[in-house]
Amino acid sequence: MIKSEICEMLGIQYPVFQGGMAWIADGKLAAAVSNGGGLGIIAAGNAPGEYVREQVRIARSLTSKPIGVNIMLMSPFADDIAQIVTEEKVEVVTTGAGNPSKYMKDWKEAGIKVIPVVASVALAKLMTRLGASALIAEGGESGGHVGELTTMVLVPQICDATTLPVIAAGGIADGRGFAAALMLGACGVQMGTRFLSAAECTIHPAYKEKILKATDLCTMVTGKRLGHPVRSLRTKFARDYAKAEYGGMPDEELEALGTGALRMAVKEGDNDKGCFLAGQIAAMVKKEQPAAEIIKEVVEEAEPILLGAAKWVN
Ligand code: TUI
Repeated sequence: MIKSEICEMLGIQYPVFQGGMAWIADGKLAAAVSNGGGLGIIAAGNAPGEYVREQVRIARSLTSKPIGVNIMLMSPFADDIAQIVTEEKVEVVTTGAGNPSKYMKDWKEAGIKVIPVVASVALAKLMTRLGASALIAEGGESGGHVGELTTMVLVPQICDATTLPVIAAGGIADGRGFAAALMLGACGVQMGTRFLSAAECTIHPAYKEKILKATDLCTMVTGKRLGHPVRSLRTKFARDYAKAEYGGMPDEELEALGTGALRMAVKEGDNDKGCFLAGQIAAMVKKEQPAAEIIKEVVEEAEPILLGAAKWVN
């Protein structure tokens, strides 16, 4: 049994979070993860507040366990959603793609546990000062919006910079990654890509198929020029986008090219127009299975690795 301080703090069985993947992590997936003993997190992404409220209520109808909402801070609806999570008494808020300082006081007063994603030591220190409950250190192996540093390099530096519990994310999809994250000083993990294969994850079947068939070099990062680098599968769309990005397409046209591409992948599975967000670990996601089984498998795989670590010390 792997337990850590984050389990006690949040009232969850296993220190495993499901990443708040935009357009993907809905109330159904989050409830399945929470019912499986982890922390299910609904992604707000770029969706309006009422979508988030609806998904929270769907999750509540499916589980009595704690749930989280991830607020993508670049969303035009971030202010609205920041309010809705307090009204809906969501237990945990995670944030991504920015600095949530302006919301921290309200969330804390509402009794919400705030767990920001940090991709730098500076933000980790600021969030610690402003009263975050824990931090998610997400390395650039992850899918979606990525920071500069890798998980291997980021996690120990964040652990050194804070007294808060640290959850490691980015490139973790099995017990080996989980065990390694604990060795780096984290007390839990967040996985996104692994949960794309969950039976309760309602992405288009073509998206799931692409994940299950992925190989080691099958992701790439686009969007650096506009300041929002995003990791996705190396599809025709991603290659076309990269060509446009480095071929001098004006910013507004490039922005328009990316608009709606994530939705096209998730809802239509459209290879030519869709942006299939995925982490570098996609190649290690092998089969569809219930979310609860994923969590159990990852934890059970990590246990003997952690127990066996003593063999290295003579
Ligand atoms: O946020 C994510 N992953 C995402 S968000 C997303 S939706 C999107 N749509 C269009 C453009 C970009 C994204 C898809 N995937 N992960 C968490 C994450 N946060 N990764 C990196 C960061 C991060 C980066 C900078 C967090 C804080 C930060 O701080 C900036 C500052 O102001 O200090």
